[in-house]
Amino acid sequence: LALESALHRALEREELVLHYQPLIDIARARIVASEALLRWQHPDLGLVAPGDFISLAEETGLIVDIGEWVLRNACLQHRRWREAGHGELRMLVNISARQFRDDNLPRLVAQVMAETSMPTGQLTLELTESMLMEDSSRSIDVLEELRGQGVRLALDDFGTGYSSLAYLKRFPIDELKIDRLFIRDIDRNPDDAAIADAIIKLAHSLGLRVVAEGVETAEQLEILTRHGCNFAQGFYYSRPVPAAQFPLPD
Ligand code: G
Ligand code: G
Ligand code: MN
Ligand code: NA
Repeated sequence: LALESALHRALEREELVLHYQPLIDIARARIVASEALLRWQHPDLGLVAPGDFISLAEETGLIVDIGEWVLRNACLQHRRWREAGHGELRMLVNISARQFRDDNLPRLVAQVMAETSMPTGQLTLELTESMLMEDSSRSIDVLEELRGQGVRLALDDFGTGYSSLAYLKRFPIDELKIDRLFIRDIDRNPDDAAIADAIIKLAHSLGLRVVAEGVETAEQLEILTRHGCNFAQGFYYSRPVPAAQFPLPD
């Protein structure tokens, strides 16, 4: 309960911060995007990871306001980078289940994009399989509405949920992010390598681009390169860092 009221005040006290982690285009060996990742700079607890407060924010409904803050601030940061000459970078923002259920989401996204002059195709929203499965016909409508607004869509944590391949085709998405669970042992475990390879082939056959998450070593990257994975994200390149430390491309 103490944490809940503290989280309530976190927004107004400006204790929330975004860190950014680069995504690398593997073929071009170039940073092409950043994922905004939320942190809570608590006065006593220090930097609190989202794993420790996102679910609380979901349960209490605070996630709706927090999610709006995240979206707006990520888009504002993107505008700063555009103004500094990095207009080609894309921005990826995580959307929670509760936000996705909120019928106001497409309107909010349109409003924030207008406020920040976000160019078409530069903002990607990350969603998970389970949130799309909840009410799949509504999900398709929402996804199409968002896409119509010039937003790109990524399926996050792919492989950890239902992973029903049938609906990959039904949902209008652009990108698939392979969960880091499948990347971790890719250079040691032939089953994981086979799974990653199959996901990449399937995604490509459906016209989706693929991001490998949690890439930590050159060996993992080498295998992903051979399998034709499009993008890599992970500690091998950079941890999530404050905007001022983001490794902007030349
Ligand atoms: O950054 P870290 O590895 O601690 O993130 C842990 C989890 O929190 C990840 O699943 C990530 O998707 C989620 N997360 C990080 N930032 C946000 C955010 O801004 N909104 C939502 N809904 N989830 C986030
Ligand atoms: O669920 P989502 O994919 O949004 O989670 C992103 C989280 O994964 C971030 O909080 C980030 O801290 C974490 N992460 C990013 N790269 C790596 C990595 O290479 N290794 C590990 N273990 N975690 C990572
Ligand atoms: Mn994510
Ligand atoms: Na993920």
